[in-house]
Amino acid sequence: MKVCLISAPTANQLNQSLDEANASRIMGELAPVGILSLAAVLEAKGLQPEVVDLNRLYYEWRQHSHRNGTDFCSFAGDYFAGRDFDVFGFSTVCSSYPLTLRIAAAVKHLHPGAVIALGGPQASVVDISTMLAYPAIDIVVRGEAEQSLPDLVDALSTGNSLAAISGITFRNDHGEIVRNPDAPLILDLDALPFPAFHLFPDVRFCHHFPLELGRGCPFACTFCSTNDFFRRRFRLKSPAQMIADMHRVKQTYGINSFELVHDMFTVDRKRVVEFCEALLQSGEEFTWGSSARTDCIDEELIALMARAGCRGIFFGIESGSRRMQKIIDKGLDLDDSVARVGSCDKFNISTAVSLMAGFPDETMHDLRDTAAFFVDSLRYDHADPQLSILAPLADTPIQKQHKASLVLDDDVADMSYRGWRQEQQDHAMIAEHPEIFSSFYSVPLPHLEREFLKELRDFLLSSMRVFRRLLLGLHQDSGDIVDVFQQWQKWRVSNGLIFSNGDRTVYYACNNFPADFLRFVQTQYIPTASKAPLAMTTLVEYEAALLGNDPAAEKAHPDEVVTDHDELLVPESRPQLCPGVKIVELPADYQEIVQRLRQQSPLHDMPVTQVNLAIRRDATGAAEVRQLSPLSVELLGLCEGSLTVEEITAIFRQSKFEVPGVSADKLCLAGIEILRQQQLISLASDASYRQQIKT
Ligand code: B12
Ligand code: SF4
Repeated sequence: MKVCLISAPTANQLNQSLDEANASRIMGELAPVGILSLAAVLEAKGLQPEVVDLNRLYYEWRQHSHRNGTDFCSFAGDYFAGRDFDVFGFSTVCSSYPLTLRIAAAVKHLHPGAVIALGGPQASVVDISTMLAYPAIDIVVRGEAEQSLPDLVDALSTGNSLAAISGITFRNDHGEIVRNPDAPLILDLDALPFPAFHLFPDVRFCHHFPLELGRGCPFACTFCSTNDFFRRRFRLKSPAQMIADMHRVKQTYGINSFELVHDMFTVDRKRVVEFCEALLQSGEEFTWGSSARTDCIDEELIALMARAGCRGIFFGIESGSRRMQKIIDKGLDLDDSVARVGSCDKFNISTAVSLMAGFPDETMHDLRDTAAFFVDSLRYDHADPQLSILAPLADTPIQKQHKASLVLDDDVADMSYRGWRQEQQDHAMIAEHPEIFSSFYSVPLPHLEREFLKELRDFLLSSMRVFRRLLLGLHQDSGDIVDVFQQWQKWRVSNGLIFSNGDRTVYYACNNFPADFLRFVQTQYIPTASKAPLAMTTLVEYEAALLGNDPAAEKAHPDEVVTDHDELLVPESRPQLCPGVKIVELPADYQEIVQRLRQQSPLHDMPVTQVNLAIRRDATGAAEVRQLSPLSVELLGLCEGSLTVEEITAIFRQSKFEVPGVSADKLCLAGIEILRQQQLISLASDASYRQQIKT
């Protein structure tokens, strides 16, 4: 029996500007662990399944074919036309479900005799409605499938009845849709074979190798679908098995950094400790990330996890409002959550602080709390806050409660946007079947304006990316970032910066927003609302200097990057500022302000101190910022390209700088050498200077 397993398309970054190396890395990191586990089980039975990665196919389409008018579905159809299989098994996820169904229908059209099966989190919960609406689908395998898929393949190859195969929904001989009882859970995950990564070549390019750590979360958050999917039965692979798998990856691919897949790793503290201790005893230097709840982890455990190589934790905080925490049955103590993010920061563990807005009962007050939680977490350099708008996932309590009143926004692309471009056909399918594609809809929001919510989200995400510290400063200064956002909105409109729905996201993602917003802060917010104008002016001037009028024009050209370390510093050398370096004067101590922001100390009493910074952009445009000592400032002022070292030293002798026991000449030369090592200045020899003047 020939089986083809096909991944769900999930990669949003695969556009044509991405080079092959980066695309392969991304695709490798998105390796579909579920179907690779199934492929391994089928191989263990002696079959030779094939795995097709729709992300790779999509990337190839973007590279070669999308410009000649072929749509992706036809491109995928052409790909499958020449491939004969008895079973085509598609994995599904809500965000790309319409596309998956269209490709599945195309494959059925090309191979009418083949069985088209679906599996994965989306098809599992909308099995009957999908099969009713889309006749191309023959079977849905629900839930975990390591037991049911091989049983199904056996029955199909022997011609036995499907009635006895647990976990499947199928059409019987009369064309009726039959839903068999659920399959038993896979309780012993150690007994599963190592996933068939050898069928997924891109995995060798990934930086963080995805390995399954376990399944099942016992909690009951009302928006979550994955808890019920794994029937809330918490399971972990044993430490010995995990370490053996990690070791195998290291031996095979030379990769020792891992993304350990589990919805909620830290349910059982004792078992987390066992895993970490086993890792420490193994002597392996693996690094890894996983997920946790902030109420199922403590500082001591975080310290142990850090020692055992943990470098990243995903925290689903969801809402910054205490009231909403109760309503959505998340039940986190938010003070605790902040403390846990802080503990991770202390041990250099990066945290994804995942927040959501747009819950049906959410009020403006709740939204302010969530925005505040988002911005407050920026105090921690290792925290990466995320904000998404609730999508009602099929069969979740929230979706079931509101299924009669789901709203299909005109702005569908935004609601459903997971990076996957929605085509016209997808829109039609979504509009026709809200029960199948509920995640593209929104729940009614009686207390909030959806447009406001969407713009606030774009504003926060973009501001965090472009000027993290200024955003934090504005929040601390005003006491409420949403207030600042409302002032900005008003200013934006009165300055003619008006955009239609679709343009909003583009505006916030492009260069115009930062420049406009800095202008707003300088000309409107600071004069009329700031309680700490000096600190805010310093923050905004810092960001303006970093941004420049045209940051692209300011970066060093690759040919200009100075590599004159070997050139001797001689009296005739003429030091000059390196290309891409800019000296900025600020009215207060920027570092001190950052320190105060981290500690939530007042900003209004910052002393006026002139501070100079050197901003150096490399060839990629990345900026390195250095606070300059008065000595460096003095020397940089002299290093303007026309004076020789000898002349600079002579001028410097007249200056006020003194270090006991060090002559002014030595101090000057040492200072120049340090600036050179910091790549702030470079040396032009006298001969090359003359050449420059001539030309
Ligand atoms: C890792 C992960 C990701 C990764 C990528 C995963 C990938 N390989 O592409 C990233 C971070 C990119 C991601 C993104 C998103 N994700 Co995600 N993700 C996960 C996560 C945590 C693990 C997936 C995994 O490996 N599971 C372990 C394997 C063993 O389980 P499995 O994949 O379900 O496979 C088993 C069964 O489903 C079945 N099966 C699966 N496929 C098939 C196919 C056939 C033919 C058969 C017979 C059986 C079968 O058998 C497998 C073995 O038992 C899951 C939650 C979870 N624990 O599963 C969410 C999850 C899949 N994600 C989810 C969502 C919503 C998203 C996003 C839409 C979120 C967002 N708002 O942006 C995006 C979509 C991205 C996009 N561009 O479309 C939801 C999906 C819900 C749904 N109804 O579809 C889940 C379930 C989490 C949740 N919140 O409920 N995700
Ligand atoms: S803790 Fe996370 S995985 Fe568990 S039910 Fe809540 S959202 Fe889902």
